[in-house]
Amino acid sequence: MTLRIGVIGTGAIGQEHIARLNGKLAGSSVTAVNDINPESAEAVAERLCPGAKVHATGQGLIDDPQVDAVVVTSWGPSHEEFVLASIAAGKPVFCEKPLATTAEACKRIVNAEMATGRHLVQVGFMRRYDAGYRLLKEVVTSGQIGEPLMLHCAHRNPTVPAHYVGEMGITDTFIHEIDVLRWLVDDDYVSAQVIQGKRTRHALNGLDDPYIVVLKTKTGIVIDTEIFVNCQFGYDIQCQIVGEDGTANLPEPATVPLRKASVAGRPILMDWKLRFIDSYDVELQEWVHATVEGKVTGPTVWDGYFAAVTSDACVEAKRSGAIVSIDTGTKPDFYR
Ligand code: NAI
Ligand code: ISE
Repeated sequence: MTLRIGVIGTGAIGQEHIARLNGKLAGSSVTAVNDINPESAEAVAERLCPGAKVHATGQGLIDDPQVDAVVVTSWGPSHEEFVLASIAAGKPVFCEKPLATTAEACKRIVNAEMATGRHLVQVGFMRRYDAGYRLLKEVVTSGQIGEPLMLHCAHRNPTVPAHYVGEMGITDTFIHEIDVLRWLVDDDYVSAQVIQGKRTRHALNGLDDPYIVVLKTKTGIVIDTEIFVNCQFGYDIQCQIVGEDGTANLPEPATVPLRKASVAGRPILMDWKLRFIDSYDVELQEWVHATVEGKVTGPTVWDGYFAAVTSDACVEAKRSGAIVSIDTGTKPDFYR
């Protein structure tokens, strides 16, 4: 069976996902698209999924009988509306991160999904599918470095666009670490603290950049992450786990060592699309197969909610300078 997919939001990652779902991956085709910018939707359909219906509204796409499942790749603040509408229509939905921009909005999605009694939603936390993070998790679970005690991480983007403002360093960028690090050490967070760095002259629109977020887990692991989204030199994702018996590092992406212009070294990727290209493929291929079988095997609505509660606490910690508690309540049996 070919899963017929409708994609809402034909921007950067929307185009990436359309290309993989309409040709690169097995068992799926894109039959409908929508964007608040109709010219963008028309142009993307013509180029990447000719014949797909261009809908005037997201709701129209969700209601289309030629759409079996929905992919939401519009801006974060619109996610809640489209995910709730897909649940109401009884259609499986893959929603890019963040599931929604606040914990309350995510809670509404948790309640709506639980009310149907069916698992319908997967959240696009693709780092869980990255080969490097998977190897790192194997090292942790095998006990090779003993109990994890501390993690030192960094999330660096070369630059960010002008519409990247406010607390997006947490809600749009750090949210990847929020999800993948708790999955990596199989632990939950209890508190957050943010320490501002000296501001780079490259930061636009009054953006605070860089800063360090410190999370503490239930078992006492301390995790520091540098968020630096105008670092200029590359898209650089770092993660080191310090264990009782050794340390383990996230492998660097495979690039060819060069000797050039009096430097011996390895190029650093500049683009998130390339850094995680394989993980997006694995993530969406698994989602297509699981959806056809009526299952959700990837990050759930609960994971999206957990990330939003943590992200809200980080934003509060950043604004107040205080250490802020993180309390998500008990995980419902539905998500166990
Ligand atoms: P973008 O700005 O390139 O594209 C977003 C598109 O959504 C635009 O074409 C915009 O016109 C459209 N849009 C916005 N509101 C809409 C609405 N109400 N209805 C229909 N279309 C609407 O943004 P980008 O970078 O593609 O990000 C989109 C989402 O994907 C964000 O939530 C972002 O956090 C996430 N993302 C995830 C990545 C990952 O690594 N997993 C990487 C990049 C983005
Ligand atoms: C973007 O939305 C992403 O998800 C990228 O993976 C991240 O590195 C970037 O900072 C975000 O803005």
